[in-house]
Amino acid sequence: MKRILVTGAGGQIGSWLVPRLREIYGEASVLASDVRTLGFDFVEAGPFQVLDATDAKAVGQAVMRHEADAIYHLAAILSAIGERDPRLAWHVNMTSLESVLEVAREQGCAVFTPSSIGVFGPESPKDPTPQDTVMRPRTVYGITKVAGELLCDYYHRRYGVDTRGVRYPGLISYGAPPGGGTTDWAVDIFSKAVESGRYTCFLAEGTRLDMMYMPDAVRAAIEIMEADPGRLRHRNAFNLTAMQLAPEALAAEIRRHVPHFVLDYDVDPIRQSIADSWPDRIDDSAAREEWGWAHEFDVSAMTADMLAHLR
Ligand code: NAD
Ligand code: AKB
Repeated sequence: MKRILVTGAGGQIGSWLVPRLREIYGEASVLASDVRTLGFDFVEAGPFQVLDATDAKAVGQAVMRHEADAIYHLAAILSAIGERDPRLAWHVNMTSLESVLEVAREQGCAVFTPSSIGVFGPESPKDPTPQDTVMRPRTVYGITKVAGELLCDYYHRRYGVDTRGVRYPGLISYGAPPGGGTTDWAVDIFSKAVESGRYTCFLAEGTRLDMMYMPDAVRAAIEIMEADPGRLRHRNAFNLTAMQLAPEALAAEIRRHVPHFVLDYDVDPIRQSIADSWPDRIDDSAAREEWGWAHEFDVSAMTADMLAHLR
């Protein structure tokens, strides 16, 4: 895999993934794209084009011109924004994925599509949540992710497209802000700890969710695409986790660095009900067995690194 198109490249994941892909495969080999124009730094760092991933013709032309053999498809609407505008979430998430898969089928590209812990719902076992289990999500975001996983597997089985994916937990990073999800609190808490020493959380005390630090998430995206296909029993998509965090537990870790840090709560019922429907702890042993996945950052290493960078 040497020439790559990234859709949704300006978001929380893309702003970390694109520079890493360029380090590995070469600056000119990675075409970053997004539906919106991005900042000067991003656009100057390597090939970039404005591209609406729901426009299959435009995606096809971008792949052809760039001679891409792999697509990292990151364009999507996340869970909280999806509940505000379900039709937009369905349109962007499903139409863009269908465009990317069709172009991949026609032009012989491999495809990475991130799924999410949002594929699970209240009927799924919560702790641990197995790789293969009941998936009846209650959010439109989760519904698009389940449908997306099935469509990716269909394109693999029916047309031989090399589709692979992971079910990311909530991702924590500095730099580009999170895009409107239920796990955004675990990013915002760090910037507020540094700015004002205080954070008001929109999820209630005790709401435990799977999380991961972005350097691990980026490495996972690259490692699964480089994995030996002969070892993969699953493809779309692998459970993935690094740590399980409730707001008070992360606040306690932050207090080791910012002793006066204050956490209070103003619960948002919509995001709380989404979080309550998601797992407490997913089982990622399939990823560990089939492609050697191992996270590096635990909560204390991540917290120290986040705060050092934000300061
Ligand atoms: P984000 O919201 O930060 O970024 C998404 C990007 O897609 C934005 O830059 C946006 O401008 C772009 N976009 C929106 N509509 C588009 C369109 N029609 N065409 C092209 N670009 C478009 O999201 P993210 O956090 O970077 O997530 C990327 C993927 O990873 C998504 O599929 C998301 O569901 C998945 N994921 C993210 C997390 C997380 O915690 N960040 C967790 C699980 C799964
Ligand atoms: C969200 O909260 O929507 C995302 C996710 C876990 O999919 N961060």
